[in-house]
Amino acid sequence: MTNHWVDIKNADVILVMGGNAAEAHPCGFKWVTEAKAHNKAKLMVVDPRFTRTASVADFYAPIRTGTDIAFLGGVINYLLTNDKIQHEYVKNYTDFPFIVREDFAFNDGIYSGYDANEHKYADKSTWDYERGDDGFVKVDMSLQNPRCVYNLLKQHYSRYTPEMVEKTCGTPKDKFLHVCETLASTATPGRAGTILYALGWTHHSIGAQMIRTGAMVQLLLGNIGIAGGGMNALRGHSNIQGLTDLGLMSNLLTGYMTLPNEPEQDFDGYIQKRASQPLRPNQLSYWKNYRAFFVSMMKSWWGDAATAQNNWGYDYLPKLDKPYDLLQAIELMNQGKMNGYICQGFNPLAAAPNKGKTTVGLGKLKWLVIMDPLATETSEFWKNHGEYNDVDSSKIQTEVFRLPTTCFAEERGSLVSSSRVLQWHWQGVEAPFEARSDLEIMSGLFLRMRKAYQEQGGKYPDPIVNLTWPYARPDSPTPEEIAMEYNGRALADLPDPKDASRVLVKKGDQLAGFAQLKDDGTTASGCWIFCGAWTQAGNQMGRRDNSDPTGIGQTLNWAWAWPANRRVLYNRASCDLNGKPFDPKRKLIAWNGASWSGPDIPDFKLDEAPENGMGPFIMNPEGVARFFARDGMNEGPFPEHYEPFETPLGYNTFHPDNPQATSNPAARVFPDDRKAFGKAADFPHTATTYRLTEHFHFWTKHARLNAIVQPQQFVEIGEDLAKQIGVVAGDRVKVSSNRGHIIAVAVVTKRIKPLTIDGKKVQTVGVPLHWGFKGLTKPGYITNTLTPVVADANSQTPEFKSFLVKVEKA
Ligand SMILES: Nc1nc2c(c(=O)[nH]1)N[C@H]1C(S)=C(S)[C@@H](COP(=O)(O)OP(=O)(O)OC[C@H]3O[C@@H](n4cnc5c(=O)[nH]c(N)nc54)[C@H](O)[C@@H]3O)O[C@H]1N2
Ligand SMILES: Nc1nc2c(c(=O)[nH]1)N[C@H]1C(S)=C(S)[C@@H](COP(=O)(O)OP(=O)(O)OC[C@H]3O[C@@H](n4cnc5c(=O)[nH]c(N)nc54)[C@H](O)[C@@H]3O)O[C@H]1N2
Ligand SMILES: [Mo]
Repeated sequence: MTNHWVDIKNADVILVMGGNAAEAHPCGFKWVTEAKAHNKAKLMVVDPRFTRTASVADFYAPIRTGTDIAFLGGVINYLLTNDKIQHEYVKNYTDFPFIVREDFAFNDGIYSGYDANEHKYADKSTWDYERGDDGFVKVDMSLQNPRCVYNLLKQHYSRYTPEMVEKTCGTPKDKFLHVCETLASTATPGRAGTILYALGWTHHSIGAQMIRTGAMVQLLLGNIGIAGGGMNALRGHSNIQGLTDLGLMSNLLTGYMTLPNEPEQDFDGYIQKRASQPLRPNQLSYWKNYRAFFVSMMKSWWGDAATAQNNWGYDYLPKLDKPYDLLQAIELMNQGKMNGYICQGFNPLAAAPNKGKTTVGLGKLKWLVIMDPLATETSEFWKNHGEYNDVDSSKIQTEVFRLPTTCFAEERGSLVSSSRVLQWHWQGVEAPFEARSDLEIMSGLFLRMRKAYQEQGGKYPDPIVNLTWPYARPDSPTPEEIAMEYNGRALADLPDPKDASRVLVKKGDQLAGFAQLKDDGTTASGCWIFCGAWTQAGNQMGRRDNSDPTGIGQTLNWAWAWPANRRVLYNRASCDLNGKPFDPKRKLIAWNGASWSGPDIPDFKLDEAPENGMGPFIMNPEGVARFFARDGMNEGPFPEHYEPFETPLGYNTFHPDNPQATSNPAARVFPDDRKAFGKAADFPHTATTYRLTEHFHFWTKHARLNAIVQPQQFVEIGEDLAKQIGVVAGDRVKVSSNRGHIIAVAVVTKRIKPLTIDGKKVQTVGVPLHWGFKGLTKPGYITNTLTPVVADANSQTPEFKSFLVKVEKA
């Protein structure tokens, strides 16, 4: 979230699109209720289904799955053509005036630099701005230049008319326009609008661009950086924010630093590429401190073995030849190129797309380790459970080890919420039987591995044997020790930058914040954005003072938020050029003539005078927010609508004559998975998968109370489809895709209606995801028997939310 849960109460307009917060985030949703009650906020829901969130909304509009870019592109077009944008904001705080290179092009759905054989943009060099003789980007503050971002944006989305939205999304034009008008009401500084989203946007082959399009709408309205605004990703597991913060993805290091790629063998080149220098005069470009963050992380990992001479251990880091995401791992298993796999708190047989492929892959492993408090489906992937897991055990040789772990209530530590708040929690109960904490198990594995490398050597034992392990009990580090390590400490006396004769931080002391990090090996910090969470004053995450002096929801003494305990990111953008809040009622920070201060921690250099012209988006080298994604996105600088890989139409309404542009041209598809896609002729219905309040994925079916309230698998179909296939409520239906089938009870509902797409009737089928063959509920089929293996081109998040099925009476 750019903002935070409590801040939702400050909104005048709330758009829930690509999520179902009342169902999946019922506790956080109370802030939507607050906004409605005390702020007369209007809640709008755009979803293929009339959801529990829709049932308490002021307005609901249906949409076909996978078409949100068409819808939001239409909103952009509406805002630009009706002049409903916050002019001062977009002109000064975004790349509107930036001039784009002459050779950047977009032809019938494909950007310049595409390599059709490789299915990717091999050359992105044209996706860039023009530079002046001074090395800085050229701008035209009058916005007249036809190649400035503003004019290119206008041109790009001029195709996204209300008629095209209706034709592509199935959303009736009047409903679409109502959403536009309501959003547009927040283009004035006195009104704020927020967008809440989750998997309805991420689970698509073009998901990251859906989110970007939402962010672009918010920028046009001046809704980023202000109280009651923002792009708010409502995240999943209670600590999934912490997972990405700590870099637990194949291409990440901690604090959103990235692993080197294979060609990046040279350390200085690696740093230079990431430590971006400002693209405009007087800008900050905060990532220019990358080297300090990186060296401090390496010192935290390898201690004395990380030296200036060995580039702080740069050779210890793997260099990526490709992303090693979940789909890649399962593909490698299928190819017989992976020997072992550790599932820590993860149930891939149930959670990954195309269960059939996952089963084959797991069956080719030599060993599989399950670290989980429960017996999961994955831990019994090899066992025949009749129709629900119809495998021949005699053919599977994989050795499965189950290591029972504790569960969250049986341990203490910190969780990071969607609000970026690190909150300490304390142990509730003792762990049962032989369960051990994840920390203890991981330490046990590491110590044994290190011993083996120490005794037997190996090709390159250095990264393992040189790792620091400074814990009082090496076989069982405490959560406190780990948290202090993430924060970081001084490895030498650190001089005061303002007065070198004074010591600012004593050797061995905890650091106060990431501004103290050094690139010369005198500081260690495991995760730069967590620096400040456990200072010399103690554990900031354990703080529990919820006082809110101005009533705006900025409880700075409750736990601790990254970065720097700031609660609303980019909050400098809530003020005009002179540093005065656009909306005094919603003040977050202000310039008082000498420094920035306010109810929030300023996202800015504290003593930077507004007249110097530094932009509010200090994490971008531009200093402003981007409509034109000059780097970073794999399918182009402006989001474009592409169909899901399994499309009910078979063509893209925006590019009907260019098959290359039907679905995301930059998505990675493994050859066998491409063969496994189905066609609308055989599988005429569009399906989507989702969660229910009563269950948490695949594990609460092991809990008796949850099993009682949602005991049995079902699928949801609309009355029209039910009539068409001769099914009444309570009948059993067979839902098939090109990869397999499930059988479940039919819930026939008014909440899903057929949509008319380019003159064709399209039916949506809803499939909750919670069932499986372990636990106390009635056994059920694994929903992911149905889903295809294809993912977003940037994040590799699978397309769980849009695929083709056929529904018939079982
Ligand atoms: N009770 C409960 N709460 C949970 C979880 C749980 O299992 N149980 N899981 C947690 C986790 S890990 C996560 S990630 C979050 C997920 O939170 P959400 O994303 O809110 O959950 P979902 O139910 O997967 O999907 C949300 C909605 O997206 C809609 N949708 C599908 N396709 C599209 C589309 O193309 N466009 C639009 N606009 N909408 C679409 C679906 O109809 C559904 O209503 O929930 C978390 N909270
Ligand atoms: N079709 C379809 N597929 C989906 C989705 C969808 O919407 N549609 N959603 C996707 C999403 S967003 C998610 S997040 C995944 C969820 O997929 P998973 O994360 O695999 O699902 P969970 O059941 O939450 O599995 C978590 C496991 O962690 C265990 N656990 C709990 N506490 C601890 C602990 O302290 N330590 C350890 N080691 N284990 C613990 C639980 O017992 C449980 O078995 O599913 C994905 N798959
Ligand atoms: Mo999730």
